[in-house]
Amino acid sequence: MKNRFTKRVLLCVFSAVLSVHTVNASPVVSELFYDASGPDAGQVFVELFGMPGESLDGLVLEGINGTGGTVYTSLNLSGTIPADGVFVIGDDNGGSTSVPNADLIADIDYQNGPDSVVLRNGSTILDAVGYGSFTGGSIFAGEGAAAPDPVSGSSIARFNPLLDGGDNSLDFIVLDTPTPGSVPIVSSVPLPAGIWLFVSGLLPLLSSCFLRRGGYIPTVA
Ligand SMILES: [Ca+2]
Ligand SMILES: [Ca+2]
Ligand SMILES: [Ca+2]
Repeated sequence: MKNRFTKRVLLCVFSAVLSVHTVNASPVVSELFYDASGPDAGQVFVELFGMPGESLDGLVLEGINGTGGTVYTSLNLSGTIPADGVFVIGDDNGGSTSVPNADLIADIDYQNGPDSVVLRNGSTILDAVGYGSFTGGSIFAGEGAAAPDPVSGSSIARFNPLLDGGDNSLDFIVLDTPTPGSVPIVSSVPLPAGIWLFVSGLLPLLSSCFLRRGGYIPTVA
């Protein structure tokens, strides 16, 4: 009986490792601010979260028009995910940006919805966020269902930047005060973020294994 349990735990760990690598192997959009109170120029930003040291060269950030589904803006990314795992792209307004902690300044004043932002590597979509109120004729290019629709001046942010559940409506929350350059959990924890990416993705899966046995449930701080 003990051996069977041990094998089951090992199988869960192995499955979890595979799953974690599938879900978290690349950067995700951790926050998106597309509609400032008043003019958006120089205020809009996209925040990415990924493995420290990972190169962003070759990745492309696209704005997808909710009307017709075409790409209305495309940004070729460059640079490297910094040591804290958080990379901020601030909107360019005459050569500078008002976005704090910007790692890259570029023209990214995304439309105010319903629209989508897609992060891709060639033909591979790494992450996608659809935001705003999608009606019958609108084209949704995000994951699952649209993220919550905030008022001007608020952003949408991944409530746990370490996890991507594949549904924008569940993965994202509204932040009354945008937080470019910081994310929940890891903001107060020195990286290696890779360990957090691994452990945070692993524990929920392990929990399900233990839950099925009616046993102990580990928790993530
Ligand atoms: Ca905008
Ligand atoms: Ca605005
Ligand atoms: Ca943030």
